[in-house]
Amino acid sequence: MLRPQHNGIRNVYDLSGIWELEVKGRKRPITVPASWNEQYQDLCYEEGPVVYKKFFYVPADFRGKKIRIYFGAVNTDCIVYVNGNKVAENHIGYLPFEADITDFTRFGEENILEVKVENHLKTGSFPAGKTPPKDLLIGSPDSFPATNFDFFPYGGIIRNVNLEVCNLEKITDVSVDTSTSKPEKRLGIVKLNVKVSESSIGKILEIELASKKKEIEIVKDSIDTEFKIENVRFWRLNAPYLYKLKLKIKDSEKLLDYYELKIGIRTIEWDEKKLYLNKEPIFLKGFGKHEEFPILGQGTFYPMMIKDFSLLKWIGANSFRTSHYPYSEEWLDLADELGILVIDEAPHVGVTRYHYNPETEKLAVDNVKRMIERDKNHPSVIMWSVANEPESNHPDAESFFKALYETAKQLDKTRPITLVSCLDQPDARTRDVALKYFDIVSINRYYGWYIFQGRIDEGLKALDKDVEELYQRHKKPVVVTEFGADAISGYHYDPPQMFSEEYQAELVEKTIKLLREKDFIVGIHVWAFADFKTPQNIRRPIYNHKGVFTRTREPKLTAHVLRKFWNNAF
Ligand code: BDP
Repeated sequence: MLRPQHNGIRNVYDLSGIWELEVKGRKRPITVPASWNEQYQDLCYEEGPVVYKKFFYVPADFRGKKIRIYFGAVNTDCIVYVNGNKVAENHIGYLPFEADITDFTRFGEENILEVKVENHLKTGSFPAGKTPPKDLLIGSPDSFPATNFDFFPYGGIIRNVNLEVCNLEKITDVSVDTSTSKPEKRLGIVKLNVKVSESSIGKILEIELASKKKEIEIVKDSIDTEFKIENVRFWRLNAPYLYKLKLKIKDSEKLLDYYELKIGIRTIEWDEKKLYLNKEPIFLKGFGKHEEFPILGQGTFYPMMIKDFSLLKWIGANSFRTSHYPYSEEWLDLADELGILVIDEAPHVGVTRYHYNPETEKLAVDNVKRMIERDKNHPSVIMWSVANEPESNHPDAESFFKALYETAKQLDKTRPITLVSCLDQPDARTRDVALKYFDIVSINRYYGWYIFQGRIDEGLKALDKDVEELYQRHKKPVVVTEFGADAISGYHYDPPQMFSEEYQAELVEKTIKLLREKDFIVGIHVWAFADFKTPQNIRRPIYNHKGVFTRTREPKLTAHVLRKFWNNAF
């Protein structure tokens, strides 16, 4: 599925703006894209069902064309109607879906788009709702709303809704593989697979890349081809060069479709101890974060993206993880353009034994597929994470995660696949049964915070032992995807005490210094980039305060410490 694109041939209508929202019979204005929760006080804990409504027009001239509606993401369960006809149903947040609405569109007249949305998270859903207290992994037993994860469960049409008008002859998918390129010879090898609609058969596919052009007669709906580029400019962190790939479907000289993609040529490899970008070892320094902001909730918000990238650069980070779900697609566009690496994470958080059944596994497999299909062409994506902190010491976790690993591997052999585990610690009861399938072992550890509270140095000794033993068990590169401490912005204390900015700064600095010495660690991500809203519970004074920046992006002491450290030491 290709994301809509507005160009000389394709027409895209952005339906962002003010829609109508009906909740329990009451109608009022609401913004799309955004979560509904913070636009009205009485909707803060609303789970729906609610109905969003928008009128739209498609000019009469477009009769005979294909009309597609594309939702960037809706949280969480939804049914879409056009002029009263059901056109789509979707049951996962954070991932796009589309519907061909050609047959239901009234050309030149008013059309009604209605989206019925519910955000009632259940035990065993993605992400996971109320879970029996004994099986809770992350949430607090009596938190409200009840979740088995640590961020506020915002609902709504959280990303852009687009209408795209195309010809029947169209490009439906593109896959780019640059993994066989030879950085040492400055040779770029770009393998392409292009999928087209049935109506395109018999027409010409024209492909242009790096001033080379190919014309291919379309005989079937899937076309493979390859470009070799000498003296290629590789996509690197400090010089993230992007080439424009231009695809056209033509009938003699008539242009029927056009699609353009910015691609980066680079290779990713890994062995027992290291991760390589263009054959050079790469070390990930950065953060786990969230895509959320006051009022907006979880929703696409361009100023926040720009601000976050500017802060990532300012602080000297080179990467982040889309914890704990795929973010808006523009995050990856910017990461490609600015040279920031991304661990792209599936929306699988709070996964417990209640997920380990064939039906839920099928959904999870589908989510992994949909994430990879959406993001596969971004050079910035360095690895896929299939889940965050599942109950992966449960015997049934093994086949579940093996299936996710195999799904990801089948779709993409060019990137490592990881699972983020908080288990597999020295205590044998925490032995993770799934990590063995993954290319890279990612771990979340809170020494000096949840354990060894107030005792950073003792905590670090335990962390040292933990990671050494972990490596001996797995013999795979390790990314520490989370560690950190809450700091209430403006609270200072000496000697450093939990919740003070000093304590967070000391814990972060000492942990990085310790881990940086380990030759099998290929990345360290601080949890978290910024403070974020959580469900109400006694562990969280309104927010999770582990941010290095506040929720509105003011730096805490740790930000300055990291900035010095990351800009100078490595
Ligand atoms: C980890 C989770 C993350 C939490 C963090 C914390 O992956 O979502 O916010 O801990 O407790 O367990 O701050």
